[in-house]
Amino acid sequence: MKKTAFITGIAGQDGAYLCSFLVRKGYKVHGLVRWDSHMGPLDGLQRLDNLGLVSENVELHMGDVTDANCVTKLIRDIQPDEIYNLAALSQVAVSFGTPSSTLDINAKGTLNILESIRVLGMERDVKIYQASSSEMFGSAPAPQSETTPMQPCSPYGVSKLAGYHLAKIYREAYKMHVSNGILFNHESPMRGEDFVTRKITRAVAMIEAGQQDVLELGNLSSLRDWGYSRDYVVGMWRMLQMPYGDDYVLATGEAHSVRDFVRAAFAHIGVELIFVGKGVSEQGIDKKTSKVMVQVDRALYRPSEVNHLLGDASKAEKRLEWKPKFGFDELVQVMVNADRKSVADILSGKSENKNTPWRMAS
Ligand code: F7E
Repeated sequence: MKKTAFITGIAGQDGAYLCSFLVRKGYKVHGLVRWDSHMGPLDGLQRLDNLGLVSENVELHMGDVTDANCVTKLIRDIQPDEIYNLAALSQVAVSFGTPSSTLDINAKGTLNILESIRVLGMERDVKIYQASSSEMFGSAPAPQSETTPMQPCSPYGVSKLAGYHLAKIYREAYKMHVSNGILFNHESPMRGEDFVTRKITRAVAMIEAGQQDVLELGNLSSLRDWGYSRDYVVGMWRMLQMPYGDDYVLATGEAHSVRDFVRAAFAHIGVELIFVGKGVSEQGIDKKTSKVMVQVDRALYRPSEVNHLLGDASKAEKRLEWKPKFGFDELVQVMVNADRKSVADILSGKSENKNTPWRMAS
């Protein structure tokens, strides 16, 4: 029997990789897409399109997780075996400016899904993956695992923590198969350009092509545990194949600073950077030419920062037999190469759409 999955946030980085993974496993995939005035209902789906996923195995529905009736109706009509709740306002910096809608989407949106399943009487019929986040750990000391007390530092972190607790409550109170995937940062060439990794790799490719002079960043010292999104969607799926729901950290177990990422990305195009100065006066300088390549902009600092995220994924390794295949250097290389190719395509006129310049890495 063909299984049916429902992915909220299907148009995002993880949604696209997960959809691709599930289609290859023989699933019928339904995806929730939010209406956007900039585009027709399906125009914003280049990620899926580039993965060759706009097919009969993938059905898209326009709607919004913040609308309880819409969510209930979709779940009733689709009758999914598995739901992956990836819909979110996922940009931490943006959550400081829009805390109220962040809570609506990330916390109330999660509640709408859980409550829909309950009122429809589908508690035993559907397994749910809740996209929880390492941002929930906030200022908790590293390394962080499933048992680390959480101390979020942003509206985003608080909203994800609310969703996490709701998932646990529904699992315990109604015996639902709900799992929290506490995912540390996971990136790819399909990452949005407002996240730091992609902002860096894009800028490196643009600088190499003579299209940009300097890369401006905020806090260079924050430490993140960066993995590759494609590895992480496998872990999401494995959680739902377990006999019962649980909470799992997915991470690489290696932390690097933003500065390290910048250094590695420039090294990949043959530029050795030296960092001089401190705080907002810090600069990344090309050792060979003495040209300033990286500057700090105070405006890019966050009102409060999570300084050190480093995940301990030993539970996932033991129970889900999950381990990331991609390491830090490989991730940087894949992302820089994809951006080099997309910049070259734009400059040569092969690619017209400057707003969706990413390319799928093999
Ligand atoms: O920032 C610093 C910034 O925006 C990483 C989301 O997927 O992972 C992600 O959240 C670090 C922060 O990711 C810039 O201050 C410096 O310390 O790439 P990011 P994030 O905030 O860690 C978690 C697990 C999620 O769940 C989230 O949804 O980089 N940083 N300069 C900068 N960050 C950005 N975006 N832009 C800069 O110019």
